[in-house]
Amino acid sequence: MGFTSLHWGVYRPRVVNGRLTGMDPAHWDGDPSPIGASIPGAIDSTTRIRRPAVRRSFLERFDDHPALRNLHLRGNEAFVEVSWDVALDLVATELARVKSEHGNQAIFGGSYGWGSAGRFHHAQSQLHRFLNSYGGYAYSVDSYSLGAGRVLMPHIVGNMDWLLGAHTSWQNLAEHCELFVAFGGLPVKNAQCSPGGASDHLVSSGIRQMSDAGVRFVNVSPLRDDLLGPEHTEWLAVRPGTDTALMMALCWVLVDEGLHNEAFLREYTVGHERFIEYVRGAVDGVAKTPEWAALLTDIPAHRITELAREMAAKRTMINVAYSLQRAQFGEQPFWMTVTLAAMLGQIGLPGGGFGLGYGCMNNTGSGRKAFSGPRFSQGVNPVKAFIPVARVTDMLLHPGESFDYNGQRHVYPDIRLVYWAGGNIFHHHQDINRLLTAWQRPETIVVHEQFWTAQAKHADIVLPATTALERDDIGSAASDRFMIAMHQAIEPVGEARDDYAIFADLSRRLGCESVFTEGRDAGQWLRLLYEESRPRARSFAIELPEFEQFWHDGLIEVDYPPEETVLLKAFREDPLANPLQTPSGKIEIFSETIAGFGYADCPGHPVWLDKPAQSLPLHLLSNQPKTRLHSQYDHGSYSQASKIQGREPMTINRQDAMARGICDEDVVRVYNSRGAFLAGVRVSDDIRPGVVQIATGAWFDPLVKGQANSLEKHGNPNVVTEDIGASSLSQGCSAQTVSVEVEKWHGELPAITAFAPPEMLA
Ligand SMILES: Nc1nc2c(c(=O)[nH]1)N[C@H]1C(S)=C(S)[C@@H](COP(=O)(O)OP(=O)(O)OC[C@H]3O[C@@H](n4cnc5c(=O)[nH]c(N)nc54)[C@H](O)[C@@H]3O)O[C@H]1N2
Ligand SMILES: Nc1nc2c(c(=O)[nH]1)N[C@H]1C(S)=C(S)[C@@H](COP(=O)(O)OP(=O)(O)OC[C@H]3O[C@@H](n4cnc5c(=O)[nH]c(N)nc54)[C@H](O)[C@@H]3O)O[C@H]1N2
Ligand SMILES: [Mo]
Repeated sequence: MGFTSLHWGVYRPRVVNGRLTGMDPAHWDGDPSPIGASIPGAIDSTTRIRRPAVRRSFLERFDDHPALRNLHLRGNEAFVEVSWDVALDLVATELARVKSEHGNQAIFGGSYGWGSAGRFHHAQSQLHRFLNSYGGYAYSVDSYSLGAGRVLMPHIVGNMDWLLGAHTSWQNLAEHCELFVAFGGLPVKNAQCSPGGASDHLVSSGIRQMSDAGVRFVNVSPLRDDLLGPEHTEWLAVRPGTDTALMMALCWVLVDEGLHNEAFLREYTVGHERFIEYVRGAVDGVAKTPEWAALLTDIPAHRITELAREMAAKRTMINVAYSLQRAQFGEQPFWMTVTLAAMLGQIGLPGGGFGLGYGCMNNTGSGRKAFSGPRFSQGVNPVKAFIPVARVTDMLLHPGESFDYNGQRHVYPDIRLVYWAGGNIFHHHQDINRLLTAWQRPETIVVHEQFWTAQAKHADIVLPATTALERDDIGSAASDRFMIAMHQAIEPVGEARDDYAIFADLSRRLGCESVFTEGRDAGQWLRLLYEESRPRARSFAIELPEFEQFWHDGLIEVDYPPEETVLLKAFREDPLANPLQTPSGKIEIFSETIAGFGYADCPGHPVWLDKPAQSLPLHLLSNQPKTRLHSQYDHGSYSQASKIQGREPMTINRQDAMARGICDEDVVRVYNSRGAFLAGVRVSDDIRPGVVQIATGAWFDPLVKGQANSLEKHGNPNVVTEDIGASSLSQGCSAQTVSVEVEKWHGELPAITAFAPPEMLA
């Protein structure tokens, strides 16, 4: 039996009599993720989708006008199991109808989501290629992860993917860094994962090496646990959403005490004069002093002053977690991180400068080559209509209306058919109650899923997909150590089929088979994609063996030992020969381009923007779960073991709990004007007062199915988050900016039904 690769690591599946009984972590992995243990038991549980299924009214009224198919019953109606032929005929008929009546731009195929790790059976890529072969689709850009960051960074430093692949390595940090200031911490819980695979977990050991070398860490975060392990760690329990003010005050001290690096600013950046004027208060009459920031951040002014001096005196790495930009005005903390590092003048030096998300993903800082292995071409999309990914509800509610994005105005397409494979919108999107209303608009919703998630339950046609363990694939990710031959471990559960096989059958029905499949089956594709990656590997000085050899050996070590890398080293050494891909070729502390857009919510240099007044007393942080990847395997044993009375745990500060008569292990109702959910309580001193924290990923479980504003009984925070863009620049996800109130739940505890399949008619 060979290996399999998941977004959170490589495992050897253990199979007895055709059943998966265990997942043994790869022997070389010094810090494997326990999430793998969730798969046996969950993979063939009752939550698995076993046959194609169609929503009852959709099937019964298929020949009526689409508006008569009881669209409002999505999420609250029985399904009818049908054969694959019937299901595929329905999907093909609907695609053809919508295409001929409304054109391809009426098909939304954005299909955001992580899916599974293999390079070929990547559901979203399969869907995109299939829809492109059929004339295209309205698409989405950017990500929920880095919505604001992806749009901002090219204006001020460079492309986000390039930056992530070029981070200063852990090894270099251990040797040269003296002070590591981490906004949002360095949460090793997150470093379990990396998109496409995390074959060798290295963040814990990276932190340990630095700690052993005597590096001092500062954890700027509302949660102490965001940085655990190192001996010398200071916790600055910042008020969420105020890091920008803190960084500005650090700059104020640097300028006030003449500690900023004027020579660096002159040679490598543009616009620092205007920014310094702003920080001094020349623009708005407000000097961004430590006293000013202390009121906003709740960090004592003297501590801010001392920290600025220490940062200037030591080799300092400033790290910012993605979470800080997943907020209103989320561009600002990223822009300020770069600006503060530029003021210190250590960018491009060993152990210093800035990091964007050390600890957010395993592979950042690995020092390994950015070679990402085989690639499956998605073809060309002739449709021009798109949305920034987190504007999906707006798109469904407001077809034909315009929106701002990165300096331009665009128009929302009029969507009739939504096709999703490999994502869970009832996990990832904000203000689910608003989404539920929007979700009644499309005439047809098709979903490929493995499990009866809310995404599947709210669809019209549900097609059961295989898991990675039920098919052959190739596992490979940028900056990762191994390429993995993912050997099929078990037979598909029920009648599940590969996304590729499903699309191949649809393309045959729709007359685009030769474009989609090019006459190949999955095995032939794997061989081809592998062979095509060999010349690309060579350009990274990686020699890949013949496919047969690779498949037989089960893995290739593509890059070991990693190199010591320093972010922006070449730029520092020779900024004329190695200019940045910004308009000035330098780091843009002031961006003429962004200033030219005229956005009040994202002007030409970093600014402190006060977020709208908090209407409720507690700031809710919904961060990434330790016990799963997003919503994946919430029904698995590892995630289930973490629940309190069946609900997702929520951490609350002792004072806040006492003031509300709440005890450990209680169930509480968490609410605001948008919605309410139940959660299990963990009382703690390791979260700052005024903040509550719940991980994302508890499967959406409304008390009254299909009804907007019903109580959510399982702990899905997205029923209370706000669905507005980070700014007019990026329109990124802003889930972290939300306030709530919490009260003890006295009522009877409703049973969890999230993992039960919907009512099924034969
Ligand atoms: N409040 C709040 N919301 C957030 C965030 C937050 O911090 N706070 N974080 C955001 C972020 S950063 C992200 S990336 C998103 C993540 O959001 P998603 O990526 O949508 O979440 P997943 O749970 O990974 O959903 C993947 C789905 O694909 C299915 N799947 C897996 N493999 C396959 C396959 O091979 N074929 C098919 N057809 N299906 C498959 C899984 O069963 C699962 O349901 O959430 C975002 N939402
Ligand atoms: N186990 C696991 N790992 C994952 C994922 C997963 O689902 N499970 N998801 C992956 C994905 S898709 C992504 S995008 C990354 C996300 O990486 P991040 O977005 O960085 O992850 P989060 O856990 O949301 O946030 C990290 C910490 O930031 C802190 N924080 C939140 N708001 C603020 C603030 O305003 N100021 C400060 N100083 N701190 C704040 C929170 O306490 C939180 O624990 O994680 C990846 N890693
Ligand atoms: Mo993400």
